[in-house]
Amino acid sequence: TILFIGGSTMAELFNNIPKIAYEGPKSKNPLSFRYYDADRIILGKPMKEHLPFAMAWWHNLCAIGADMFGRGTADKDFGTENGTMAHAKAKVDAGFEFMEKLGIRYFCFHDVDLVPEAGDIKETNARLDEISDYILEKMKGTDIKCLWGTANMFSNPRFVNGAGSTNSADVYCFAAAQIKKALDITVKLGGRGYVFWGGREGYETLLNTDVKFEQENIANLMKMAVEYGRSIGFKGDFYIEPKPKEPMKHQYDFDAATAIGFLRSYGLDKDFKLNIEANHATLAGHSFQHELRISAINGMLGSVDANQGDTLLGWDTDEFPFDVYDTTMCMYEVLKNGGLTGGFNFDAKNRRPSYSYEDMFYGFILGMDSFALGLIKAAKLIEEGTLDNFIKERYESFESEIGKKIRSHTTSLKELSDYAEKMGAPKMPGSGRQEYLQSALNQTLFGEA
Ligand code: XUL
Ligand code: CO
Repeated sequence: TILFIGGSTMAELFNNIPKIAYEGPKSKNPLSFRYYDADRIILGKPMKEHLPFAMAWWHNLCAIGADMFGRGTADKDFGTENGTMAHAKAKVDAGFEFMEKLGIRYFCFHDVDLVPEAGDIKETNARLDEISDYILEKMKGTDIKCLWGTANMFSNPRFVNGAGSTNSADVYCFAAAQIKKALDITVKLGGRGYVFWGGREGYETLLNTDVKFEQENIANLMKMAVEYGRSIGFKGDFYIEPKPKEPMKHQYDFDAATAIGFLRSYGLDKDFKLNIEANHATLAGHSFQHELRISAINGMLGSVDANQGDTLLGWDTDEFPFDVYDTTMCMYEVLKNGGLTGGFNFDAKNRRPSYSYEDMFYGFILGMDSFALGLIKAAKLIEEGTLDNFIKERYESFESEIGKKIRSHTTSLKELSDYAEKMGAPKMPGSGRQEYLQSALNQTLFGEA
């Protein structure tokens, strides 16, 4: 079969898979969307604008399902030899066919997802120039764009003790070189953002670690990245992606609150926002919604790595999201935030036994439908106003005379104390009504039985 992509003619790779269309909730066709209807208007905007979905180059085009007990199960050679530039280009072809068939309009990448790393960084950079030319050519005639780029500063053994947090000044310079090039490529591809996930920025033991020095060095590397990025015309947001552990025992960007504190102490908060990943939230002992809320109320909710963990396991499983409670509460936070400057990157992979090309599509259909359904339900929650009204009522006492003074910071401890003495014992605060609200949420989610 021959397919036209970006004006060029090439052999179709996923030739048993048609373009995935919206068929509605009653459809029995597994290769269709039940809920994701790109042009359906929700709260005044088409779904596709609420949900700028992205494909993660690393999981979708590189990962083959290898784990520490066994080799890969999926074939991602795409008819070429792994580790060659022909393979790098075959991944671009596969990625664009995949995104076009699903109506995915963004992609995210690490430098070494795009090309095999050479022994010499000048050669790696030349390869990155070549592949980004190829991607740019491919983007023509499509509406596919780059969501964000990043540098992989955790896989190569040189980063054993971190990148910004390394104990080696030479490795620090190498990290700087990788960031510089990854920024160049991100800007060249029109990326909306640039991500720092501090893969090995952390420690295994405090016995050998100067935490203060390491954190200062990380912040300085970020500052230099901002300076360089702005100097080459990058207007987008930088993001920190918090994660508490894995691979390091302790990672400095533990969770949203920690990362926000870090950004503020080093004066990076104007240029940075957060990229919140669902699985990282649960690893930190938080809900996904908690991390989104903390970022949002601090003006730092920028982008989302859309996936799902397994709370019975203690590591990052990067599953495709299917929990509609979670996607609903995520979209609730995102709608309240007025959307994202970034998007929803499926940092998710098929389970090892789901190794076929078809499974790659099922993964994205599941993720996109779960978020579309979450969006529909979150919009309903906002329109019904049950939660908003309850919360307004719950804090009503701060609308009264003394409450108003507290709210507007126009009182003193002395005045409040006088008030309390006159009042005697306060009445019990209003009930939290959690179970009533949970029932209401179920009703919104499931409606008629
Ligand atoms: C790792 C992770 C990364 C970042 C990008 O847990 O989430 O893939 O999203 O470096
Ligand atoms: Co991620």
